[in-house]
Amino acid sequence: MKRAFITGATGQDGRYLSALLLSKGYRVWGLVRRSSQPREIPDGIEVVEGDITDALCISKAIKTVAPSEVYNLAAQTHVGRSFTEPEHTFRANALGALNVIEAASDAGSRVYQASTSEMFGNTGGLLNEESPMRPVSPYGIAKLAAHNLISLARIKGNYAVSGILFNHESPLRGDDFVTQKIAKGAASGARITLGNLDAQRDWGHAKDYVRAMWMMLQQDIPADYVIATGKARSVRDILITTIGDDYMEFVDIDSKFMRPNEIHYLAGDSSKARRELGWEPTIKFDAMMDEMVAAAMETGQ
Ligand code: F7E
Repeated sequence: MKRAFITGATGQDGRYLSALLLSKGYRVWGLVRRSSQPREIPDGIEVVEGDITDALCISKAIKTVAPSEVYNLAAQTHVGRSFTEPEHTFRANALGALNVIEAASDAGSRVYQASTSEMFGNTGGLLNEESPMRPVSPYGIAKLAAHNLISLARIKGNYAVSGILFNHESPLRGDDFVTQKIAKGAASGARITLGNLDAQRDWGHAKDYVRAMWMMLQQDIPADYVIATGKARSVRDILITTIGDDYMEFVDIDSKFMRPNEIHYLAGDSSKARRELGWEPTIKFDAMMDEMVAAAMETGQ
């Protein structure tokens, strides 16, 4: 039986990935931060309490579990917040990743790092694994450090890969990300307060994207892959899709949701993943937004 260790197991991707690995017969351990609040632990996984920013804790946890695969999904994932919490972001996204990569390498585990399209910055065009990376947020800069640590681990002979994932959403998305804010607003009819409506992102479904994570750890030769749909849409496009042409009747703009430095356009070229992994997205953007709005209606949020 294969053994997987997932950091960030209670997040959107951790929950979809846990379900996928369990369905494939894996035994799954999830690293979960200690909390006095009740947390939603994915069904069927075994919990290890701890934090990736504590090197001793993470090394002991990985040594004890002895997983064949480690997925490092834990991070401070909010780009906007990285401007107000840069140190916390660096600690979790760069130093935390270093701890996980070192511990996985010591244990002889294959390791997956959650890299991101935010590393590209405003390079423009259809981005692939070779595109220049010039991040413009503390989040992207810290993630680029982790991305480079993965390349280094690979040079040292370890099976280490980065999935360069573009935006991926689902009903499990956190409430402070733009698709979920819009889905919940559309479901409830409440006014939605947003920032920059003209930013364009390449939005896919998290369920499709965690499948790519698993595929990346099953190859003979480790490599980094861009995971994206190839199509960019603006925040305004999402409002039109979910609410309609009269969306401005339901939307307020507040500068507090604007970022000091913004990426205007991101779209990814995932042809390497399609060719080498046989990966392709299956859930279309409109179906994803319909699912998110329907889920928000069901939970009454
Ligand atoms: O913003 C704009 C905002 O916060 C998307 C994370 O998973 O994907 C995600 O990062 C766009 C930006 O996602 C609001 O300015 C407008 O242009 O939903 P988001 P993100 O920043 O792209 C990448 C790939 C990751 O790696 C990250 O971890 O929407 N926007 N108005 C807004 N964004 C938010 N959050 N809230 C607004 O009110």
